[in-house]
Amino acid sequence: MSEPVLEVRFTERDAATALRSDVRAGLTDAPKWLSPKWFYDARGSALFDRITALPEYYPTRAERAVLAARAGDIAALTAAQELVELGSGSSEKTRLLLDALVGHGSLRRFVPLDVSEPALRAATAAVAADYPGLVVHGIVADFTERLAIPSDGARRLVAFLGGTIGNLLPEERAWFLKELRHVLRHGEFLLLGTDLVKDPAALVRAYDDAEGVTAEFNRNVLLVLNRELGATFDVTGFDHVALWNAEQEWIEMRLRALRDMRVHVAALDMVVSFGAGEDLRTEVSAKFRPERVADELAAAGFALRRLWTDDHVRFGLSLAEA
Ligand code: AVJ
Repeated sequence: MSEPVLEVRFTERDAATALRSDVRAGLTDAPKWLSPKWFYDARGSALFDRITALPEYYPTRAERAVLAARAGDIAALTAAQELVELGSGSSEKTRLLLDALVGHGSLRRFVPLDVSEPALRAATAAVAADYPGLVVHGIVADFTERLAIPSDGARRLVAFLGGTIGNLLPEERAWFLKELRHVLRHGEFLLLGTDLVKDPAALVRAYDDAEGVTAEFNRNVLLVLNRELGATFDVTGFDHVALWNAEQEWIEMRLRALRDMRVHVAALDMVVSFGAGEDLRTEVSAKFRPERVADELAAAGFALRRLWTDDHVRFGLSLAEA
């Protein structure tokens, strides 16, 4: 097996700078918000992995079902030589794609990209060990900043799975898809996972599970701020809220202050006041109708080749050609 390469384009210092400016912007805005990017420290990533196994959280299982059913088609349609995965996390579902592309005989290189260096280090090591013929090149990067996808002329397939694109606001999404389209050459592909619009009660349950794991995941972002920015959030002073925004067709996670609070954020030399009942929005998770996926891909200059769903039409997987 060849040693996996790990390229760091987003250092701890970059992360620290980005966290500061993000938190300053979000906590001085009205209403207040934080970027979901900051959920994923080691504890947050572990909590997210637990979420994906919860009975209420269907997206991971639904996407895995579509991938399992269509991986062979994806390999045949793309004949990709390089698989780039954005926001790769554990790269667990990606193995279905790796297996199909290796089986097809075209794949040479796997390039997972993630903001979390520990997660990426573990994922690249595991994939390199299990796929001896494959060159594994991990990149620590923030794909919302600038898209740095290497190319040595290989035919690429970029996978953006899990419905993570739903974390971007509509304008950010349009910008991101255009960027990605410009990075790719004609004949290269994007494989995009999108959670689909469905019964709001089922959606809310998926983001407010009975065991309270999602609530812990949500509150964890305050612990990240306490540790990284010397903030004084009392995490027990906030309720976890998941609600369906029918107009925007997205799930919002919020943290609702249970009482009046003043929070000191030492690294920003800032005091933030919360009124009882005030919400801090921590995540937007957009849900899509198939027509919207098609429209947004077309607007970015992609040609939609396939849009598959699982048998229960809960999750969509689109294959689009640049
Ligand atoms: C990783 C962004 C796809 O939006 O469903 C899970 C994150 N938040 N439960 C999602 C998440 C609450 C997840 N994504």
